[in-house]
Amino acid sequence: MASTVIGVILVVWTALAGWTAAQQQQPAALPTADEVYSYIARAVHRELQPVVSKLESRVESLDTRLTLLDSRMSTLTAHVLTNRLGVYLLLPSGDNKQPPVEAYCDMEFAGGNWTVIQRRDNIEPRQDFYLGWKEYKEGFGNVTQEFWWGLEHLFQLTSSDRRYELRVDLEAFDGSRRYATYQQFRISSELYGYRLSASDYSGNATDGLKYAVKRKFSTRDRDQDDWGDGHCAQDHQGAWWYSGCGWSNLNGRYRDGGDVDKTGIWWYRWRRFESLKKTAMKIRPT
Ligand SMILES: [Ca+2]
Repeated sequence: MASTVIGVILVVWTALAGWTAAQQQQPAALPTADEVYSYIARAVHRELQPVVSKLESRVESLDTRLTLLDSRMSTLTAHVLTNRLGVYLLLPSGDNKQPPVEAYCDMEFAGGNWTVIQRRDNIEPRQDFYLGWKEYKEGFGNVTQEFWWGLEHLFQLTSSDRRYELRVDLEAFDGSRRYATYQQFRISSELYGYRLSASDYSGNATDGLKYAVKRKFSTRDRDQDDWGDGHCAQDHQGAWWYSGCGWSNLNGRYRDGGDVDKTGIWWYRWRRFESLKKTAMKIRPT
């Protein structure tokens, strides 16, 4: 910087010397103050231009580094949250140009490595689950409380070569619990209606997804069920892979105290239409 200042002084001095010499040769042609000013300004500009360019590129590279630090910071924050709450940032599509998605991971239960994709619980204020296609596609709720992770994330995650196992955990208001597991869990693309694939039921809850498998997803504003004259999502006030309409409704209305109601949260072959207290759906690679 000091050399630049000296350089500028030299340029100004040379400019003035040049002008004085010109004066001596042609005493009659006196330049105006404006001309002298613009002559000096041009010389100073010439001298400073490379320095300005260099500074500009330094600022640009600092800017890039700042963005990088910013993204590392959010990853770090997510990892800190991880240890406390089980919240991770995932890239369901595997494309790191896409923004990461918050997910709740259960690293302890039944061997760990589970990504929770749905949870219902007795938490107030209640999360509304009677929502539309857009919400079910993108996901909603708080991943540490009640939530639906999102069909598009599920499609992206399960469309890789990896195979996934699905586990459904259920709890009634009297405290009894049941579970169901399925293999080869995957969801088709939106174009094919986010159709459900799952096979090889095992567990003690009964096969509540028997009629959900191979069905498209339906919401209150998109009827893709097998019930020609009816609308299962509206009839059960939920959103699911309804056939006509099937044996489960885990996204129904939260009903206190296990009310018997077909718009509630139920797993038909276990408790008929008795509304359940807690549900969780989780997947992991096999
Ligand atoms: Ca229908």
